[in-house]
Formats: sequence, structure tokens, C-alpha cells
Amino acid sequence: MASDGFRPLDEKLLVEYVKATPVLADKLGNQFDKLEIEEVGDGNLNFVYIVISPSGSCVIKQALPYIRCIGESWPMAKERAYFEAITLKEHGGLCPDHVPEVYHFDNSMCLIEHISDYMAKTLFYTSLLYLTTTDHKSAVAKYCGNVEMCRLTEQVVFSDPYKVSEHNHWTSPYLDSDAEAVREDNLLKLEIAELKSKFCERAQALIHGDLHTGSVMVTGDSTQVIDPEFGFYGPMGFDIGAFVGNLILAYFAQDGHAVDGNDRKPYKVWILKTITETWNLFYKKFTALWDEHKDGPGEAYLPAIYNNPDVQLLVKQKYMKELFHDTLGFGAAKMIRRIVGVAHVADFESIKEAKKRAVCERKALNFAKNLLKERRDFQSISEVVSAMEQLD
Ligand code: ADP
Ligand code: SR1
Ligand code: MG
Ligand code: MG
Ligand code: MG
Repeated sequence: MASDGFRPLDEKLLVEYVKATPVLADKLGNQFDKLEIEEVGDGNLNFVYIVISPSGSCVIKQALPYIRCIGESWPMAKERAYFEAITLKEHGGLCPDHVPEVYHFDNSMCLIEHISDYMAKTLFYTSLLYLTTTDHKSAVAKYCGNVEMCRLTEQVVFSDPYKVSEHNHWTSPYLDSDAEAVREDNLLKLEIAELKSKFCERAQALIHGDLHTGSVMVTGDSTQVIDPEFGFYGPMGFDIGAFVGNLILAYFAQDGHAVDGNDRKPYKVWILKTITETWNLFYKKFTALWDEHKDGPGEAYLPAIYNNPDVQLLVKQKYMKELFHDTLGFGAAKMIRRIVGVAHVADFESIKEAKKRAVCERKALNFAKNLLKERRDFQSISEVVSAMEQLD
């Protein structure tokens, strides 16, 4: 793995990648048992694989963030792959007989990398894993004034969906009983109370506070996070959960947008891949920062006490497990508020037919309720993705 967390493909990962990329899987006739893969790159810069199945073949080229023939000591923008892909498409349009066709270009790798980078850096460097308690306390104090925005979140995320409120709305009449069930679910209320306490009491890091996917602006090679007006020192999982929760909503909304000739399946696979890789890459980058700064100023785990590999591993596992379960809990809470609370998401709202929309929303709501209650039973993000696929 390169220093910025980019994961080079190898022959084993390539099989997984091809399976998860429908356009490539189709090219290979969905026959994955008999794949022949050979790395044939003989140029100076990139890695090139020929992938052959009994019924088709393709070439997969990957640019790593350095010059191949030199190694990591000579960094080079991996976004060159983007320019290669758009030039191939442009030239291919002009002279298709003499330019290979681009079946697929993986833009998503940029978004996933950028957003995981953003979350890992903003959350790590503002936490006690990096700051002294003195610096952390003065930073927390600086944000204590953002009371009204915090109170808005307390109300619309952690309170209103669980009681009768004039602001709540849902796809009525189809979801009337579903909304009522949320208000009557004692176990759900128990869990949301725990998360509300954490949101109000845990000054873990400077969080964005509203990191839904609408706060992330993307192009092919750039990702910009906007709109941090809810920023304060709160639980890290609230940010990661917001992003992941919105992706889960997007997943469950797709069936409502399917039309003849476009079943949205490839997009659903892309969303699942994005969820998995966002968490996994965040995990890698965040723990890498922790390793890099283990002898730094951070006072959560003083080197004098924790500077041996066994105890470091233990604290890291415990910390990341709690963060994972917080992420799932806050993500679920934010999904529920987007279905029965005041502010909804375009993914569902743009499904014109109410009955169809309600079917999608109900699936998402049921998934979220279960996730909120059972979040501690999930050990990995792939288990979450499997649960989504099972419900689908
Ligand atoms: P709000 O706080 O009301 O959600 P946002 O800051 O999210 O407002 O901005 C609303 C919209 O304005 C965004 O979804 C985006 O379309 C546009 N916008 C905001 N900031 C920028 C920016 N820096 N560059 C381009 N568009 C932006
Ligand atoms: C009245 S609630 C409005 C919502 O929009 C903001 O972007 C936040 O998500 C807030 O909860
Ligand atoms: Mg060349
Ligand atoms: Mg805003
Ligand atoms: Mg906004």
C-alpha cells in the first residue's frame, strides 16, 4: 500500500475488482473460475494486466502514485489515468478503428480516497490521539458557542423522529404505521438516547457535523467538502456515519429509479463498493496516522505507558471497534431522520410515484432500525453490506 493509502491491484485483488465491476464482468462472460491474468506492463510508468476468460478478454491498466521503474521515491500523480481515459475516449470518438475502446474508468477511486483522507486527517489531528489535553480543551472551548446548531441536530436527529412533531413528515399514508412504529419502539428509544448522550458529551474531535453526501462536491479528479456550519467537538462516528448512511439511503432508493433497460444494478454495486472501501480506507489511513504519531504530543495513550506493541494493538482494536459501532449507530440514526423526520434526501424525494417511493423507504427504514439496535453485532463493513444485499 502506498503512503497515501492507494491500494495497488494485484492478481488476486483484480479478480475481486472485475467481479464487482459489472461492465468488466460482462466482458468476461461472468466466468471467474477460469480467468487467466498476466501482468504485461513493459513501460516505465504503469501496471497493465491482460485478463482472459473462455468467453472474452480485457486489459486493465492501473496508475500508481509513483513512477514504476523508479519506485515510490519518485512520486507521480496517479490522476494521469483520468487524462489517459478521457483522451482515449476523445480520440476513440474521432478514430474508433485505431484506438482501443474504454469499457470502464474508475473515477470512484478518487472520491473514496479523497473522502477517506479528509475524514482520517480532520478527525485524527483534532483528537487526543494527536493533541495534548491542554490544546484539546482550548479547541473544544472555541466551538462551545455553536450551541444552536448542535441543538438543531439534537432535535431533528435524536428527538423529533421518536415523537409526534409538527415538522415530521413521511410518505403518507403508506408509511403511517411505519412512522408510528418508530415512535413506539422502546429498544430503538434506548439506543437513540445513548447516541444522543454521545453526541452531546463526547468531544472526541472537531467534526464537520453535517457530512451527508450533499456536502461533498466531486469531479473526476477533485473532491471538496463544503458546508461545515455544524462544526464542533463531537463524536467522530457522527461524520463517518453521515456519509455512509447517505450512501445506504442511495442504495435503497435505486429500485425506485429503475426503468426498462436500466435496472440500476451496476450503480448499486458501485454504491456497495464505495461504502466498503470508504470505511476500510478510512481505517487504514486513520490507524496509519496513529502509528506515525505514536510518540507525538497526543495524550490519550501516553508513550510511557502504551509504548509496547501488544498494548498498542489492544487499544487500537478497542478504539476502532467502538468507532465502527458509533459509525453504524449514527449512520442509522441519520437514515431514520431522513425518512420520518423534517429533512429528507433527493434520492427518495425524486421518486415521483408515492407508492413506489414508500417501498424503497420502508426497506431503508427497516434496515436502519435493525442497524441501530444490532450495530454491536457487526464486526466488519462487509457484514453490513451483506445484510443490505440480503434485505434487497
Ligand atoms: P446549506 O447550508 O444551505 O446546505 P451549502 O453550503 O450546502 O448550503 O450550499 C448549497 C449548495 O450551493 C451546494 O449544494 C452547492 O450546490 C452550492 N455550493 C455551495 N458552496 C459551493 C462552492 N464552494 N462551490 C460550488 N458550489 C457551491
Ligand atoms: C431543519 S433540519 C435541516 C437539516 O439540513 C442541514 O443540512 C442539516 O442536515 C439539518 O439537520
Ligand atoms: Mg506508454
Ligand atoms: Mg448547511
Ligand atoms: Mg448543505
